[in-house]
Formats: sequence, structure tokens, C-alpha cells
Amino acid sequence: IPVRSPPLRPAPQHSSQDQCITSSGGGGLMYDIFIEKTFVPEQCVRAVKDGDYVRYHYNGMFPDGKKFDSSYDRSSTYNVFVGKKQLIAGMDKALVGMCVNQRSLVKIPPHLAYGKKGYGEIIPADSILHFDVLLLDVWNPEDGVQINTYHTPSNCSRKVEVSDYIRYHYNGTLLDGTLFDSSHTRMRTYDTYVGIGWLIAGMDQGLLGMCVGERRIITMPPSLGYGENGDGSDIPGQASLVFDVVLLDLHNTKDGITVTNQIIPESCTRKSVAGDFVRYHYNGSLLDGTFFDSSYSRNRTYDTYVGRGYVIAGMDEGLIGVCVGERRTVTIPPHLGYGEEGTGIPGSAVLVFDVHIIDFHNPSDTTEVIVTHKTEECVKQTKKGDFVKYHYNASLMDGSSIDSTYNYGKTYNIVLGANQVVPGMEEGLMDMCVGEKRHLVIPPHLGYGERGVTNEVPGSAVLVFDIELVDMEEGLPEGYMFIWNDDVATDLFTEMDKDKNEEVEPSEFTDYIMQQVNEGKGRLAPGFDPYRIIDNMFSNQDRDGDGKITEAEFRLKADEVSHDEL
Ligand SMILES: [Ca+2]
Ligand SMILES: [Ca+2]
Repeated sequence: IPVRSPPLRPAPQHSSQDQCITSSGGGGLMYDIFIEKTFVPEQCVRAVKDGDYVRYHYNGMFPDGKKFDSSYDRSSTYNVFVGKKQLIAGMDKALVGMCVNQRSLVKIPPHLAYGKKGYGEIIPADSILHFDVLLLDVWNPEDGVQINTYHTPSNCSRKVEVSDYIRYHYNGTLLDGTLFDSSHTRMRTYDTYVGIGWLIAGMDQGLLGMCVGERRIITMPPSLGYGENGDGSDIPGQASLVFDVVLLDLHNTKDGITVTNQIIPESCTRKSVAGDFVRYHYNGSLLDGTFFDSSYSRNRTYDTYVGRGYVIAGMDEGLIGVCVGERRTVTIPPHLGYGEEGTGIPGSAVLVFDVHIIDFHNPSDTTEVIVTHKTEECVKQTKKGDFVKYHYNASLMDGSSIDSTYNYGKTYNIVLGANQVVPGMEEGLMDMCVGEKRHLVIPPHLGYGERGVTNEVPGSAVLVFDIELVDMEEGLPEGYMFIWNDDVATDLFTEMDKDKNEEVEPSEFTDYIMQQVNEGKGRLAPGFDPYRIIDNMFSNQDRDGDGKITEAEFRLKADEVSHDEL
């Protein structure tokens, strides 16, 4: 019917003040409205009172069931102030006390409806009217934002302030529970500045003071929401809005990084500076605790130069001034992290890194040598070429053990200066006395470098050695593998050529040298296989490589300047 809600226009004035709402006429005679509640919601946060604004649906019928009007036919709720005579008196009265989602069948006698005049051709005179009413919304012009916090996180170091940037999830519903929007269904947070007009006023106000992890319900009248016209799609005009919000993230663009939960080892003597190379473990999470990355899960440290822009700005800063072994939490706002885009993490996310510094060094570092035990007497100090026997305990800066000669019950033996150990160890073993103990800290470029040793030494690791020199054998002068202790025999060739065939065969050569060594007349370089040295000496002497040395070969070689000949 082409009727525009006649029963809801200002009604003819009847005096109804004195009438009792509980009375209803029997036998067709009604003195007051009669209300039959056909559905009562479990919860009623708020009941309509005079002066409230309501939105409701209705079907208007005559007692015989014949419909004369319906809001449903217009596909929009009827919206009106209650108790301001904008409705027929019976309706003004019936709405008071109703709850959202309550449904009532309201029967209104003529004198509280259109009385003797009726309404045009639609409502005859003296009509009793029935309205099937479903209340959907109620608010009052006095209303502000209502906040109901139903979950408070155990710790809250910071609350949302004006101009903060936040990320949150929400379900937006109308007062009757109709969902109109949800960030959850989009599977991404709503990210915005707060309190500076980027949001509807009710949200700008309702989100202030929130903690990360807090859950609250923010209810607002339309004046603080989408107003008289709604949002043009799912939010009708004059609708109260209810947002169920959980705050996930919070920062201010003025924020720098923050460093908290520091645990600094007492032994710390040095703090990292820009240009140092740091190896560290980390757990990365978002402010709400969501884990996003961990070096532990990869079972290897993250290694980088710091203060050089190789990592996100916040981490570059957060790794300056750290001690080896230190633990700290570095909280990084997105503009110092992965920005608005995010990279595998949500855009505009605050990052929380729990960092454990394993070690750091500088490419200019040298080997640190600390004498931990001095011997009272020291006749000789180690030098290049000496054969040294020592024990070591090798570990990383975090204390984890790599290897120890004590486990094998025997010393490690090397010739100093023969590149048999890493440069840092060569240095650490120099000028040492038997019985002396030292603590060595060896930077990776003097240790096992960027590659490390598979399954033993991580790449770029700083090494710690505690060493003890157990024994040493003095080496030969540099470059010599054999020297005479006494004067050289005058006719060496003849002495060697035992069978007098004018040739020195390998066996003759070897026997002769070994005899000199055993008799103390000569000395081979310590720490090497004597037979390999002698083989080399023979080869040097045997110029034509025919496996025997002639007297001519012997002389020729003797005239040259070299150390590996006799
Ligand atoms: Ca011979
Ligand atoms: Ca020869």
C-alpha cells in the first residue's frame, strides 16, 4: 500500500496520562494499550526511556489481521524519538521499557491512536490498532562513547594516546548484533592513527587508553559513528555501533627503539661499536606476542656488521653498545623496522627482538694474549721453528666448548711458524715458557674465518683458547731442516758411499744421516718425519733424478746457496 507510515506520524492529541498500562479492555472495550511480549532477549543492557531515539521494525494490523502498514515493506527501520509526541500516544507508551531485540505485539485503543477521525482512507474511525514491534536500536542524544573492557593484559607498559599508530582487530555490529564489518574476516588488522580524525569520532575516543592485548567493547551513538545517513552500505542511518576490539600493536612515529630486559655479564669489558661484526641469536615477535622469526629455529646465529646499514635501522642501533653474552630486548617501531609494507610480517608492525649476543669482533682486532700462569724460571722462550707440545681448551665466547686436548690425554704438538695452526694460535704460542699458561682470544680473521669448521667452529666465531705449554724442542735456524752440530767430515761423499761404487744410493744416504743424528753430530728439524726430510735432502742432491748421487752432483749442489742440502 502506498502509505507512508501513517500510524507513526504525530497522532491526534488524546489524554492518556491517567490510564493504566496493565488494564486492557475485555469485550472489545480497551482503555489502555495492551502489550504481549513475544520475544524477550536474555540480556537487556538498556531499556528504552522517554527521550531516547529508537530504530525498530513493525507490522501494523487491524485486529482481524489485515495489514495496513509495515516498515519491512520499505526495507528500512522506523527511526524516531520516544516520548516526544512524534508517535501516536499508544506507541510512545509501548516503546518505553523495551529492550533491543525484544519483540512485542502492541494493541492500541483508538483514543491512543487515531481516534474518531481515523487517518485518511487507511485507518477508519475508532480503529483498534495492532503493532508487531521489533526493537533494533536505542540511544540518547546525551550518550557518549561507552567502553567496556572485558580483558586486561597482565602487563601494560603503554596505553594508546592521541596520534599513536595502532593495529587492531574488530568486529563491528549494530546494537541488535547484526555484523556489518570485521577485520577478522579480512584476515588483516585495521591499521590507523588514533585521535586525529582518521577514524569516526567514537573510535577515535574509544581506542584511547588501550593496552596491547586488551579487549574492549566500544559502543557509540550515531552522532559519533556514521550519523543520520549511515555509511551507504551496511550501516543504516541513525545506528548505534558496537565494536568489539582487540589491540595488537601500538607505536608513535616519534618513537625510537627501546632497549629493555638487559642482562649484562659482569665480565663485560668491551661494548660493541659501529663497524664491529656481531654474532647473535634472536627471537622475533610482534607486540601481541605473535612469533615471526628466530635464529634458534635455524640453529645458527645471525651474523652482521653493525652500524653499517646491513640490518634494519632499529636493529643496527639496538646492537650498538652490547657486551658479549648480553641479553636484551629491542623494541623497534615500524619506521625503523619493515615499514608500512612489512616484509613477511604485517605492515606497520612493531617488532620485538629478544637478543642474545654470542660474540663480536672488529676486523682490526688482534689476538688477545693474557698470561694466566707464569713460570718461576724460564730458560728458553718459544720461537719460530720450535717444536712445541701444549694442551688446550677451546671454546666459543658464550662458553660452549669446542675441543680439549685434556679429553685425549695427550698434548697437541706443532712446529711454530709452519702454518700448522691458525695465525692467532701461532701468535699465542710465541715467546712462551714451558709450564706457562695463557688465555687467548682469537678473532675469526686470525682463526677459522667466515667459514669456520664444519660441525665444530661456527663461521666468523671468536675463539677462546686456554693453553698450557708442556714441552718444547728447540728448532733449527730458519730455513734449515738439518744442521751439523760438529764440523762436517772432510770427505763426506766417500764416507757415505759405503760400497764404494762411486755413487750414493738412497739407503746409504739415509743410513748415514740417521747415524749422524743418533751420534749427536747432526740434528734434524724437530716435529717432522725424519725420513721425509732425508728423502727431500736426497732429491735435492740428486740433480738428474736418477735415484743416485754422483760425486759431481754432490759438489755442484754444495756450491749453491740453499739450506736443504748438506
Ligand atoms: Ca754406493
Ligand atoms: Ca744422480
